[in-house]
Amino acid sequence: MKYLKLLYKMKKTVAQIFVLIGLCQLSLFTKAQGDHDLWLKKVTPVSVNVVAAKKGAFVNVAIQELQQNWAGKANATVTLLVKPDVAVKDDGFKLTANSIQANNDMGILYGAYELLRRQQTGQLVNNGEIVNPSYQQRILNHWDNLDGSIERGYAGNSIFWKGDKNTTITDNDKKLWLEYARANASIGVNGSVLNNVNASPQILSADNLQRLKAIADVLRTYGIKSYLSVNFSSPVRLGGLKTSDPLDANVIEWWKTKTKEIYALVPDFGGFLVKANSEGQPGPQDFGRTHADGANMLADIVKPYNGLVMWRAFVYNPNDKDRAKQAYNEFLPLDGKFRDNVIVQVKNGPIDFQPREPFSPLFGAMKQTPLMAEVQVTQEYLGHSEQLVFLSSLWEEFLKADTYQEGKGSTVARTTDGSIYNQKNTAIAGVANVGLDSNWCGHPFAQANWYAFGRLAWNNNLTSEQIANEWLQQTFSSNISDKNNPLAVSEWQRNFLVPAKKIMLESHEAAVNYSMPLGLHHIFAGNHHYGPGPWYAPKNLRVDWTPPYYHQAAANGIGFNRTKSGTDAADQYHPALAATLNDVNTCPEVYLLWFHHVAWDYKMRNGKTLWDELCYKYDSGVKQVREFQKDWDALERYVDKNTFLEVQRKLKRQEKDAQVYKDGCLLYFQQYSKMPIPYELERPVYDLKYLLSMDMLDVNK
Ligand code: BDP
Repeated sequence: MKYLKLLYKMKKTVAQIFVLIGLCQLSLFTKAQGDHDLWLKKVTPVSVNVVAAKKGAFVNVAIQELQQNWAGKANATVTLLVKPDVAVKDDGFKLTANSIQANNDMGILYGAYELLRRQQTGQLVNNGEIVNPSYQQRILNHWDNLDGSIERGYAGNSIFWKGDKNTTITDNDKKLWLEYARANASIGVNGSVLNNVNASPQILSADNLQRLKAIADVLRTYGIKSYLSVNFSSPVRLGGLKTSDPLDANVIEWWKTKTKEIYALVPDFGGFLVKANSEGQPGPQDFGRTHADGANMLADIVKPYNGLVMWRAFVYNPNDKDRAKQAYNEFLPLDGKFRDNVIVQVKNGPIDFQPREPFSPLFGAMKQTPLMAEVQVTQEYLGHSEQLVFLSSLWEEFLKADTYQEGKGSTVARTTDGSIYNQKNTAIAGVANVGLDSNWCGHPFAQANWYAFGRLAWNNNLTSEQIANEWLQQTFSSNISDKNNPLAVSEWQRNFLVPAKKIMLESHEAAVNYSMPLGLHHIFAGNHHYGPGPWYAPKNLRVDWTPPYYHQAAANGIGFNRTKSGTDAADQYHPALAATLNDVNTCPEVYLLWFHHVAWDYKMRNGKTLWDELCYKYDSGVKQVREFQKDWDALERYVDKNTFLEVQRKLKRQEKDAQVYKDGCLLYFQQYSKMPIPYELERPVYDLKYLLSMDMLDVNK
């Protein structure tokens, strides 16, 4: 009887989920709620016959997707086959124009999305083409708090947590989670960490675990695993124990019981993400233990359930001379000391998601510990959801950077995806930019960053141009006047696709130019990190939280000396690279002020003085944004009115922001350089005094 009831309940849930899928697809396709439908726009489906020998849950979703979105040959028969193929890895697949073969059900669903994407973007399928994922786990990290707010979120409140209302789960919540899961699956994302790395111990309370279960039940429909960030002192703060020492028997027992409780609710729970001994968060060092002791304790506990522990390497303390060196110093000695179900999660750069950073020297250097990269999709340091910045370029530059650790070509991508080091687990994480805003991401073009993260996580070899092409076509091609007319299509490509792509592909460099060119970094206004604050240095604040620590501007020049005569951070890289970075004559100029303190009249390779070059860079950033404005206006007839106006308005603000950056930084640094802004460049618009007194977040609203 009990089983019958359970079966009935399960069937009911499955039925509810299918009704929800129907609803979600219907709502995506019938109601243009802003641009809530993301890159999954409605197509008028061409009829197709889908044949599958074995129908698992994901195969059923694949059939539905193919039937509702087919844009290939009319009345084609597509076969779906779950059958292992030696060349197919994990949830990869083998494609022809009308067949998908995969090792498992999920591979079939990914294959369906790929086939549809090829159709929608006019990319051909090679017969028997194998498409494998670069990383096994492709995870979004949500910095969502239980009260519904999102740390560094610029698109409204959390879609997962609602404060007092966490115990109520509405149909609307479920519908949104399902839409979110579908969007993720369509680009290959297969995991979500549901709460902030600055984790509240309360995330593990019985009530919140019920909500976790409800979310996980929905996300599972599209193959998304749920994970949680945990607070290392949960045994004390939630469990009432006297200590959270990872070697204490009671502490271990507490985590075991808690983990058992989680897996009873969510049998496919992915595991834990931990920020420990970083920015005031508790950790094993509070008890004289190491990061490895802490990570291994949790890893042993989740191991029987196939769980993962993602342990962050984002650590630095206020007393060290160079924040950029600390993660390496703390983690390298622990190489090889972690259990095989621990992955150390390392931010792309050694400091903190700056507009441009060299890659973290940990990549490739930790040879016996799997590392996973963490990139930031939400635009904390790149103009929030106000500025159009296509981050794919930044991530591509990072993934393709050469660590030289195992010879030339040891790119960051290859040191993390298992192709160089023999690692059991491979993964990549992106800090999500998703919130309750009707368009999910705050800026219409911020959706492209979510899209790009998923696509690069699936294939770390893709170029930003390919990704921009795909995204633009899927997001905007409904505006082609007649899709069956090749002339109309090529007119659209020439007049919309090409110029829109140009804006996207130049946008990252433009942002670097108007905010932090030539290796400058972390010279933001305090706290909110929107706009410039090279002057920001309250007396009571940790110096490594103030911009002067990073730019070191003085009468004798500017830049952080990280060479042998300075903090020697350059020597954390492989000797072949360190030699290049240490020498001011060979250091790439994009990283000049990251590694060197140089005189204002230092001669750049183009013959200009450093000061003049700095002025030119800031000025070119402003000019680039003005070009984007003109280019965007010319696209009006190809974009729906609301999106057009919104992007136009935001570009206007971005232009002012760029001007504020240029004026703020140049006028501030000029106090030290004492050199004129080259006369051929436009004069500052704002006064330094005015900018110093403004809150940058408000200045241009
Ligand atoms: C910094 C953010 C802060 C995060 C921290 C982290 O300013 O809000 O908590 O990173 O990644 O970039 O832990």
